[in-house]
Amino acid sequence: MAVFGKVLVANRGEIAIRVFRTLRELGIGTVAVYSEADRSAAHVAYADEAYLVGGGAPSESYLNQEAVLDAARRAGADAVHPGYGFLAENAAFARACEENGLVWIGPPAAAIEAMGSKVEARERMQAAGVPIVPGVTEPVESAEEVRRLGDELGWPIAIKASAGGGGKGLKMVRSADEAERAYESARREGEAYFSDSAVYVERYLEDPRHVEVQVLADAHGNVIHLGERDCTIQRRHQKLVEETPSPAVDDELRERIGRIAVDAARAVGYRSAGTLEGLLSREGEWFFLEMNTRIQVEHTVTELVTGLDLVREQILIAAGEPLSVRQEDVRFTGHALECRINAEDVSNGFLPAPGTITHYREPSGPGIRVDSGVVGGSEISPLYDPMIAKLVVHGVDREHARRRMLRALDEFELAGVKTLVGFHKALLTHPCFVEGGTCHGLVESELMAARAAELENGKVFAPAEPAAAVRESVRVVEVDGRRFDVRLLTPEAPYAELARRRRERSRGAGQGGAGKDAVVSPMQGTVLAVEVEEGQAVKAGQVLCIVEAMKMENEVHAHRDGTVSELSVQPGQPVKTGQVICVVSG
Ligand code: MV4
Repeated sequence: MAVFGKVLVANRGEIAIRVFRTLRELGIGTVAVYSEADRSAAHVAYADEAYLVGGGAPSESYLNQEAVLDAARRAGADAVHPGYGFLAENAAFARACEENGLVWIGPPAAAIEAMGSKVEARERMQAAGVPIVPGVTEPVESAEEVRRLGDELGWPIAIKASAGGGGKGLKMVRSADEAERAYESARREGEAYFSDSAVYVERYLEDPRHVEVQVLADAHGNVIHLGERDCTIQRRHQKLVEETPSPAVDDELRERIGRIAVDAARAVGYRSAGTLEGLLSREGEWFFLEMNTRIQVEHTVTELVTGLDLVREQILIAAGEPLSVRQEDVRFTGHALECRINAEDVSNGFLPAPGTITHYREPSGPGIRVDSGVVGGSEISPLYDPMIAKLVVHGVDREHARRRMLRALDEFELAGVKTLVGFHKALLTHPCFVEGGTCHGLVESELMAARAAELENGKVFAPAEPAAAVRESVRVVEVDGRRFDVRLLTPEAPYAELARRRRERSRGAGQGGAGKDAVVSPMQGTVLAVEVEEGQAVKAGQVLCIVEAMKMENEVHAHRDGTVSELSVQPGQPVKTGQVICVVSG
């Protein structure tokens, strides 16, 4: 007998299908919900039955609690799985499900609430003996206080939005004279994101790794951990690559942070699958950041090395069953890597690149798993997250997994939209990644964008193909009085060379009438603040203005020492990509 008759999945895309698959294995009926924009989506086709819940905008459909509950009622569902995002960490919705007689396949609403407040989470974790980054949990009231805390904790410090999470509103402050601007900027960002300008301060960790621990807790008091995931490769706090084990975690550290995570889960009365996100310092100290009270995108890598199905555990836990494994029975085998294949334009600041997938063929073969929510002809809608697929591989060790991932990326056939495939090829062949470094700054670098563009249609394992890192030329040579044509294959020094070419290209591109001294907006957005005046002398790298785009603050810097002339923007003004902000000339 199945533990539930039918389960509704309040989500879309790859995670909806991921959950349906496990439900089917458990003999449970699958119920999809969909928006008007998703009538022909893959998750709708997969499910046994599907219900329209509203318009394309998430607020009208996937976030529409009444409509989702109504669909569950009509379907006669016994339980709701929220996936990740949308309503997954909405305590009110978890409660509403239970009040409507639906089992919530997730943690208790009280645990969602406690962990949803970053300040409360830090305080409760501290009380439970979980290490947090040295600093304050109370909101900081002035730039003066920031300076005082900096002197106390040691510079640099981090200013973070109290209501924040996932790093949004994070400002690094190197010294006292940067405190004022960073404080104001962090408050503005907190306000823009969370309608809450409260910020707090902690010591800034240099070159940290993002290391998180997966936990499982059932209703019988069993709590176990499933090791760590390393998600250090991010861009603007969006994870791009995840792996386990972390290159920086050995068995002893794993056991230590695993125990901390289990204690933390117990302290908040946790149940279901959850993740403790933390920072690992260069010195090997691990500090709690926040707890994610949902199944995460990157749960897949843990599944590959443990052989467990985390969604299955979630469902059985919700049905009141005990965990299927004890801590001492958990075995970690090999190494797993996940690359997020997003529809994004790397050369345009990783901007979402929606559109129709005109050709699509997933890689396959040994050690490869693809979790996706698309087929050929699918539309990547600007209304939703631009993730097309998660490409996940398992190998005997990290190097095996890395090469397997490159093989899989080479096999992936995807056309019609710009994707991160080329970027991942560039990243995974970069010496920094090969060595298991933190690669901070690499993702955003110009050379990575250049290499990604070259590899978008080129193959890593076919170096003679166009756009690869080998240049082919024909020479005239004479041997023993006879002429031969020889093909000369010259390896390019790819990064230095590509970066140089890219610089040259962008110099040649011209930037309006003011030429190379014009400073232009890197994106479409709104000018939040202008930090300079016309006629002012500035240094290279100095902040000229702040452009907000999709609620992110982006600093626009001077490209050279010089004087600001022709300042052509003011706060509140919308700007387009490439629009001239000012001219800095010598
Ligand atoms: C930090 C930090 C340095 N010091 N906190 C938090 C959420 C995560 N998305 C980024 N966060 C950081 N918090 C203190 N006190 C640096 C980062 C950080 C980071 C951490 C690990 C891996 C990649 C990162 C990229 C940018 C910032």
